[in-house]
Order: sequence, then structure tokens, then C-alpha cells
Amino acid sequence: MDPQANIESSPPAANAQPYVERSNPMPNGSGSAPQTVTSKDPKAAALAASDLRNIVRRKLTGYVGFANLPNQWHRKSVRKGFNFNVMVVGESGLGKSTLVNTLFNTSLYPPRDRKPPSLDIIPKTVSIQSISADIEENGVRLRLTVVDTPGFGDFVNNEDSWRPIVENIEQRYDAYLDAENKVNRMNIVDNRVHACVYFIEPTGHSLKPLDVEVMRRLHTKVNLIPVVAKADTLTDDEISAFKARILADIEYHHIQIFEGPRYELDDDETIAENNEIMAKVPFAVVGANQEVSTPDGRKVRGRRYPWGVIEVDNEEHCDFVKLRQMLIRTHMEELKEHTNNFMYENYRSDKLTAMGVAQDPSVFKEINPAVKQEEERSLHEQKLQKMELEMKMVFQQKVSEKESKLKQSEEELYARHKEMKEQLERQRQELEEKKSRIESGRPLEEKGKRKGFSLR
Ligand SMILES: Nc1nc2c(ncn2[C@@H]2O[C@H](COP(=O)(O)OP(=O)(O)O)[C@@H](O)[C@H]2O)c(=O)[nH]1
Ligand SMILES: [Mg+2]
Repeated sequence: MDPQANIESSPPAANAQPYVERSNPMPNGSGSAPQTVTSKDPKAAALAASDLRNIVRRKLTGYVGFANLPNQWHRKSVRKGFNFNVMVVGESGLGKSTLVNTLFNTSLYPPRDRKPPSLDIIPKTVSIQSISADIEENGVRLRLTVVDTPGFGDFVNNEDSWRPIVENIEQRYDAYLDAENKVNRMNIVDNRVHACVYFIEPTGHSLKPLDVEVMRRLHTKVNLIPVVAKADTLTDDEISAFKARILADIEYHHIQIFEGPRYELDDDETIAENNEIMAKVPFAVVGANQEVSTPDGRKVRGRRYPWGVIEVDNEEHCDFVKLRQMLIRTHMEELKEHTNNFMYENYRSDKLTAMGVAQDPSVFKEINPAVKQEEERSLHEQKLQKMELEMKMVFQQKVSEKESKLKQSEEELYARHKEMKEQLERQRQELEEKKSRIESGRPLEEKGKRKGFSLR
């Protein structure tokens, strides 16, 4: 990180005042109570349901004091301050730096001097720059870090443009993982990228192959928030058609963009607010740091054209306010939580598995009772089938054994029968012969030969 880039807090803080939206620094959904669970998580839902069943409701007879817990939390958080790291990705010239300045109402990026044309200024790779600033609003401090990717898409061949970006994100996860593995884990500085604002060129066509490639590389690593850059260059109709095509492309390529979670126990107002924000994705944004005066005499942040003024903070003109609302006012904690619980967790477990730290999958497997029951039932059925098959086989074997035995004894019987028949036949022939001899008066043969032969 460039130490010079650390911009001191005082001037921007003073600057930040006119755009105060809400004094409560706790965004919606932060510090969620155990009952506040998403419908997406069946395990947590089941757990919470069983917890709820065990709750006994009691009316207090006096003031105990735990109603003050949120205030404790508030004071502690304010004392500690917040930090938020946002990355901006997109081809150069799409207004990234301008938008960051507009978002946080500071001049995080001083105007760049453009050098005269020369071969030296053509960058060889996408460089990554990170700038931090401490900003303050109503006594709440925020350490904001913006990770910029100048040079992205500037090359003749942009094939590997995504690589330094992904590497940077992973390095930040690695650093966090290292810090977690140290003996002292109390003061880990969280430098992980919590949100990645992806700038789409306002072509009015659809996503470019480079956009698809980069988003596909990034979506499992960071919370992707796509925006249509320089939306003042498109008409309202063009913007809505362009947005629809972008969303279709995103769905077709199975790119996961950040969606605010839906909490079942949120009040209607919050749900409506979230839906309103999500309906604007991809946000069509306009950046401007200059104050201009409108024809009716107001001073606004905007861009002046011969035909009128486009106001950055006017929701009729662009979605800038909605993007800021999501990034800062309503979803900042959500983005940080999602980064920690999903993006970082996936990276961490992949990394540890690759390092050979094996996990016992059965320990970490989420158990859904219905699925488990189904599994057990099918196991039982399989066992029954196997037993049936075995019994059938034994039966078959016994039958065939019996059959072959029967066959054998039949053959034996047949053979004995044949033998006896032959013997009888022989006896008959001999008797026949004797009879004819006696009749013809010839003497019988030598006695010895007839021994044992009865003539009865
Ligand atoms: N029309 C229009 N021009 C913009 C907008 N935002 C920035 N610009 C201009 O675009 C140029 C490049 O902006 P810059 O913020 O340096 O782009 P970066 O390279 O993405 O950081 C500058 O001349 C800005 O004044 C916008 O929303 N609409
Ligand atoms: Mg820039």
C-alpha cells in the first residue's frame, strides 16, 4: 500500500456532512438475533424453531437493564470504528475513480495529470492500487479502503486481465488466514475485499466476452455488484433494455451476483426497501464531483450538458443513490458477513484441504432430518432386497441339488432295471436252449458249467 495515499480524515469528514442519510450507524440486519434466519438455511431454521419452542415468555416486573444491550453494542462499535474494503473493476475510463469519489464524497483520487503520449505510459500489466481514508460522519468512524485496478482492459490481448485481480483478492484472504493462525488473534486487520463493483461499458448491447470471463473468475471470490458505467450516455429506454440483457447474460453464464439476504422477521418496510434496491441491479450510475447549478437555481452534484443537468443524487436521473444506499447504508455489514461466512470460508477450506488438512466430511455435513430419514429408508430397503435375493439363491440351490439327486437315482434305477432285464433275458435264452436240447435228445453240457443254476 502506498503510504502517501493515506488521506487524512479531517477535510473529507467536513465534506461528508451534507450527505448524511441516517444517524444510526448500524445497518439493517447487523447483529442479527438468533431467530433472524434466512429461509435459505434449513438447518439454522430448524435450530431456531426448536429454540423458539423452548422459550418461555415472561413479563418483567421491573427494569433489569438488558434493553440497553443494543446501546452497548452501538457504543462499542463506534469506539472500535468500522472498516470497509471495496474493489472497483472495469476498463479504464469508465469512471471508476470518479464514482468512488462521488460515493464517499471525498477526493480519494486527486485528478490525474495526463502525460504526453509515449511508449512508457503503456502499462504492461493490470496494476492494483489501494487507497485508504478515514472518514467520519456524526462521530462514527469508517476506515475505507478502495482497491482500484487501473490498466484493466487496456491491452491488445486482455485474456489474463483477471489474473492480477484474483491474485490480489486471494493474497488478502491468505493474509487473513495467516493472521488467524497466529497465537494472538485479537487484533486482526480485515483487509479482505468486501464488495467488488464491476463497471460495465454503456454499449447498449450486452456483456462483452471479457466481462463474462472476469465476472466468472470473480463471482466465487467476492460479492459482485455490477453497475452500468456512465449511464448518462444512454436514454432511459436503452438503459432498461441494456439492464435486461445484462441480467439475462449473467443468468445464462451462471454468474452469482450479490443479492441482499431476505430475513423472514424483517419488517415490511425493510423488505420493501431491499426489494426496491435489488430491482435496480445492475445499477445505472453517473459519477460527478463538481457542483453545478440547475436551471431552477439549485446547486447539485452533477454533470452539465448543453441540454440540461444530470443530477447524481436524483433517483429520477440515475441509480447512484440506490448503489450508495446498498453499499453503505443498508448492506455494508451484510457484505462483510457474506465475505466472511461464504467467500472466505470456501477459500479457507479449499486451501486447507489442498494443504492436506483433511476434514471428516461427516462431521461438517449438514443433516436434514427428512433427507436422513430417506437415506435410512433406502438403506433398509436395500438390505431387505439383498436378504430376499440371498434367500432366493439358497432356495434355488437346494432345489437344483434335489433335482440332480433325483435324476441320479432315476438313472441308477433305470440302470438296475436294464441290468435285471438283461439278466432275465439271458436266463430265458439259456432255458430256451436247454429246452431245445432236451427235446432233441442231446445231453446237457458238463455239470460244472451248470453249477448253481437251478432248474426248478
Ligand atoms: N459521461 C460521463 N463521464 C464520466 C462519468 N464518470 C466519469 N466520467 C468521465 O470519464 C473520464 C474517466 O474517468 P475516471 O474516473 O478517471 O475513470 P477510471 O479510469 O475508470 O478511473 C473522466 O473524464 C470523467 O470525467 C459519468 O458518469 N458520465
Ligand atoms: Mg481511475
